[in-house]
Amino acid sequence: MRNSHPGQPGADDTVQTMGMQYRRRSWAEPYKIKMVEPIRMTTRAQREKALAEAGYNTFLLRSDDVYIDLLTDSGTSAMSDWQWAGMMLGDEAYAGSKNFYHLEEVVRKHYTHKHVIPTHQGRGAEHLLSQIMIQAGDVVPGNMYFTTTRFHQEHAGAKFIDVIIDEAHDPSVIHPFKGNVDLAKLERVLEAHRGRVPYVCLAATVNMAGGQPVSMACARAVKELCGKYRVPVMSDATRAVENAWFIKQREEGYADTPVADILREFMSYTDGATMSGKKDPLVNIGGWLSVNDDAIAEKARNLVVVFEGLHTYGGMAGRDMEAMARGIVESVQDAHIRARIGQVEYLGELLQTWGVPIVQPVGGHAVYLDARRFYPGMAQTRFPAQTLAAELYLDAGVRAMERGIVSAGRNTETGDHFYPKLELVRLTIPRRVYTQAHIDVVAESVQAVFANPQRPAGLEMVYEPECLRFFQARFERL
Ligand code: PM9
Repeated sequence: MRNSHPGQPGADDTVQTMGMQYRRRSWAEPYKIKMVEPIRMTTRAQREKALAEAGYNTFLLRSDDVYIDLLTDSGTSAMSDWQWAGMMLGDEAYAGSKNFYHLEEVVRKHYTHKHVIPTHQGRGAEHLLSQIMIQAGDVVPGNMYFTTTRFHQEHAGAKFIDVIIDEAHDPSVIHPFKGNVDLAKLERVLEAHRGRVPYVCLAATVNMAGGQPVSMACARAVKELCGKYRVPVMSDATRAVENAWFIKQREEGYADTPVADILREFMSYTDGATMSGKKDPLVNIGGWLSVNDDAIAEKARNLVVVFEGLHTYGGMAGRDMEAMARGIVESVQDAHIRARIGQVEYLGELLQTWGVPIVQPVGGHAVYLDARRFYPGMAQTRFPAQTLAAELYLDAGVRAMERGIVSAGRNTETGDHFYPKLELVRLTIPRRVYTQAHIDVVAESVQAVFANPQRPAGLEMVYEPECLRFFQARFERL
């Protein structure tokens, strides 16, 4: 099976397979491979041992013991030769590095905000924003929580309130913009907590919902509604380029608009952004906080020197800032983003064809397996998604990430687990790293685990860290 996009221009090619005839139109990655990194296939016995040592938590595996690593798309991209060339032009001056000014110029151009404060990664920016804008007792509405984002909001004294559309909480509901904000829910929060909403958090795409996009119409409407209440809109722009691609594909009036222009329009409906450069911008480390407001920028520049580094490097080396500036330029090219999302789509289509339960529609950076439907009847307190991630690793050495009850953590008020409706395992595709053959191997392994009649009993959590427990929690098999 090959990637096939029937509507795309190109040479006509009729293919005969198993008595069926169809027209094939494939796309290919807009790059070729110049350097390779060997990976190691392990035996089942080796994986059993490695997983037990890792406490059945894929975050605690050594990457040497992993064959195909789909833990995350964060910091795992392959950089281009142009980015590597930029690394050699790193200006490592403590203050005023020329690479910072290049980064600032590129961020302003593509993400529109006036002030750019560099940080070591996304959570550094979330920390600064939360500390500056949140007062104890505030509430922050957003289109579904993200682990580190909510942590920093709560750490600063706020409560997060989910205002995403209901469809986002059901893996089988098809909706083109499942990341959209429910405007009625948002207005209720703005009304009920007048004066206690420091900002609205608009994530694009929405990671915990399955990498689902937000429409341009929704972003525009959120901005308008927040304007009425004089509440700023802060975007989590971590995967906003991927979001822009979905707008191009699915929203009327954007089919012929370049992704870079769509991104700019989307960001123009926001007053600032926190950014993990480790995703869309194609680098292994880095991030930023960008804002339009002069007073917030001044506070951020004061605070960044305490937690990250000087306001012209924010924890990054000059060469890292140069790689990120160049990565942003590459990331907004239509050919890049088509191939990036096309690979994710390819995996999703294979699994769907084989009847494997996944979140629909397929999101931007990952395919999400619906663990509840892999293990119907398994109580959520037995950690179905954590269990499934462990089983996947055992089958063929594919590393995935739990995105269910373990990631959701505990309610700080009641001390009980949050019980998210979505109990998912994420197969996250790093950018420009794996080939279609790797994706085929992954799909076959997932299908084998799904078809396996021997169902595991689940896991018991035997060590629970206080903060962001999913990273370091340990489990034992039941
Ligand atoms: N996301 C991911 O694998 C990194 C590890 S899980 C915490 O999806 C969003 C939407 C993210 C994100 C990280 C961050 C934090 C903010 N927002 O990892 O600190 O997906 O650069 O970014 C991960 P940093």
